[in-house]
Amino acid sequence: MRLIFAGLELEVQAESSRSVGSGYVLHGGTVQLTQPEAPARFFRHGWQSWSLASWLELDKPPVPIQPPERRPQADDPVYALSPRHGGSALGAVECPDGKVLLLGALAPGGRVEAHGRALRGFYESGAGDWFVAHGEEAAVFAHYAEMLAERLGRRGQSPAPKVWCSWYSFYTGISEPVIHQVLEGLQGLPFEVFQLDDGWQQDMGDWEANEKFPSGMQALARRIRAMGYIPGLWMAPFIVRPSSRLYRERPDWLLKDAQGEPVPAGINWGGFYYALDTTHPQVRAWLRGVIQRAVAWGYTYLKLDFLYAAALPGVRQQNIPREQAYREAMRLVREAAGEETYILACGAPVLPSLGLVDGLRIGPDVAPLWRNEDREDYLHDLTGPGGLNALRTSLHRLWLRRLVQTDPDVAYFRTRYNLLSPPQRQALQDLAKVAGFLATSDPPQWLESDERQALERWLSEEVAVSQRGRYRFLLGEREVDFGEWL
Ligand code: 9PG
Repeated sequence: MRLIFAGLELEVQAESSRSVGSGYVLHGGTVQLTQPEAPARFFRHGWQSWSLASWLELDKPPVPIQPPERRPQADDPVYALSPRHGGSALGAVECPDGKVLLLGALAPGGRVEAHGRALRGFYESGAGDWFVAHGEEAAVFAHYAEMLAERLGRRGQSPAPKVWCSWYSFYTGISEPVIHQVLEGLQGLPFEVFQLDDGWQQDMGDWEANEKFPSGMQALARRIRAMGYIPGLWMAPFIVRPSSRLYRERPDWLLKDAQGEPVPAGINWGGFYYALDTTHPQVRAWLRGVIQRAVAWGYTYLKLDFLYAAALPGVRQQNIPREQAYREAMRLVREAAGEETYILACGAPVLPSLGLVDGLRIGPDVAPLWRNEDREDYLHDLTGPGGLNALRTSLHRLWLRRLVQTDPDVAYFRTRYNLLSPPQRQALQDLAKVAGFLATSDPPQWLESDERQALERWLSEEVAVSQRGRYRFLLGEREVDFGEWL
């Protein structure tokens, strides 16, 4: 069949098509749109929070990330060696008339690839609906977001909370005295959430306080609340380290491959970590308990991390498509956490998280340095921690603002322990304003007085944001062009 848009005629393969406003909904397990001319650029949408999202040149083929062991934590490992450009859920190309053609899945499990003059979409199992639109870039992405909201729901429409997060200063070196000192120093700064990150727990899988938190997690939550903040807690509930008690005691709970071996979910904390089979009834009961316990301690802001592990390929107790397994796990987490608890999803498959989480990390980690040269140049990996990697992917995920609160990761105000130049720090501060999510990890004790003042102004000043171009924004009176960094 053919679809006619103003200025573009497409050859279409699909089971059916119907028109919706200025676009179409197609149905099929595989659908394909063929244009008269081969496009030059492809919009690649990485699988999970940290995965690369960017416009790419189609004449430069993709290069696999090194080493192979790192692939599951960078993007969907099933397609790590694909010879052609592709992305999770959606893809788009620039047309000769300057407009954009977008093909996007309307259910979890979809992928879109560039094949010469064609965009091909397929569901990993079964069939489903697809959205097609051609027009101004901002308009087609907005239309797609509306279609997703109808199918998957949306959350987080009120302003995002202002968050202090312990990661990008202390990393795992947090302890009761360190946290108490930061809490004291923060007084007077308008933060809403005080979030403990990685470093409080016994192990990945053993979600109890470690020896650095002898008073326990409940006492700490009380103290945080008494200081005027919503207590926030980091957890990675779908992964397990071999050193954990859970791994030793419940080997049968792990996600396995076809040979019965545990599926590695990546390398971090000095070794491999593994995924839980979240369709296992006992795992589900355990997960419910872990989430309920954190909320009962008093943490009503949960940063849930490494979530992609529940959507990795593997053999599950319940034989359902992997992104559906993930969505069911997140539905259970939402139920256990309650409607009032804020859930920030991190390392999370994007499409199957929508409607269930309040906030979503939309890029890889920032770091107090701009370019992660080793990871980028030698390992072909654009997901390593660094300002530029975070900026690049987050900028290409801003269309998700209509569906979820978009977290581009923290901004820096400190000069201590920081290699970012003033313009680089400014770029991350501006990105946060554009994304609508303000967070930092700067300990007040590390800030010079002018830096603390800048942080306070940034937190309290309301700035009107409007988009002027793909990478150009107006922030109040100031024009910001992020394109200069890319
Ligand atoms: C805590 C951190 C912070 C951070 C998260 C996440 O690919 N990796 O090995 C990888 C490791 C850590 C990481 C991202 C990727 O950071 O994004 O904000 O919470 O975990 O460990």
